[in-house]
Amino acid sequence: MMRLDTAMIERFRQDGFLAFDSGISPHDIAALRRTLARLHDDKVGFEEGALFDAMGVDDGSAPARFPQILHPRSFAPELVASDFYRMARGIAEQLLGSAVRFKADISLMKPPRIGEATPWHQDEAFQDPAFDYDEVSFWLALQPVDEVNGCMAYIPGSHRGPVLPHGFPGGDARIHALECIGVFDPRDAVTIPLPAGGCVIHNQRTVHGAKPNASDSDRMAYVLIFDRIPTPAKVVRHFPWRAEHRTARARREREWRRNGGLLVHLWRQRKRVRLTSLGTLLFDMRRAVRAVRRMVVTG
Ligand SMILES: O=C(O)CCC(=O)C(=O)O
Repeated sequence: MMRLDTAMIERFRQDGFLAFDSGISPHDIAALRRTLARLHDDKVGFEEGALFDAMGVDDGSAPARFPQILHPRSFAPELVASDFYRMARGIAEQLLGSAVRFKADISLMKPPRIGEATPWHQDEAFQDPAFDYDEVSFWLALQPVDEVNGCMAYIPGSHRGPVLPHGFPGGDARIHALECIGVFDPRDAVTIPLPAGGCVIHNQRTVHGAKPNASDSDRMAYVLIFDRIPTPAKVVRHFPWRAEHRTARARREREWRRNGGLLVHLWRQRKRVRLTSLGTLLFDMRRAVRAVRRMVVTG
């Protein structure tokens, strides 16, 4: 199974991203693609806010321009019984240590011709600024990707700076995606074409984006995210865009949880509860309480 050597680890620490061949067989890549394509075709998880259009207002009135499924493993558990999961977990342990935990999986689909560009952003901009994070995302290409169908692009070293100010594409707070409006130079970007089965990893703070899908086929990718338990932020930070965000996805999720989905959600999350230390247990319990409170308060 693929491991990183010392030079690769050093490059990842320097640049905030790293591409490599996952070594996963074409047969397994095709199986992952088929499973995820079926979930998208069947529109699973729409009502609970798992399926959404990251680049539209997501009210079903227009074809989705960047459909995504959060936690597709909830609908197809075989996704995490895969060589991809095992490989990613091993590499995440190399990078983050043995306390690493599996945080999330996401299915990314850019439809042919209408698949939108992914705005430049830092993943951490979506997260609660009260914590410090250490995470690594594994982006697996499920067909070849290049500049025509929207391969990933990164600003090297951007993960060593702060979280930059973010806004909404077109200034529309109903859109799920965030767009970095801070100072960085897109001319520094490194684009990452990959064959099917190629993988690129990035840190939660690396500025990244992708071009639209101008090809005639779906551009699909499967993402696994691993992290260490977030710790209270060392400096006070404000991400004002988070309070302004008003997505249909979040509304559907709240309504679903209020109507009984919360129990399903907590049941699915049970495997994430770790008894490794009092600290991790308290963190997990606080998360569960926050999920209940969000549902009650923001209704
Ligand atoms: O696939 C894309 O176009 C964007 C993916 C992304 O932003 C991510 O994996 O963090």
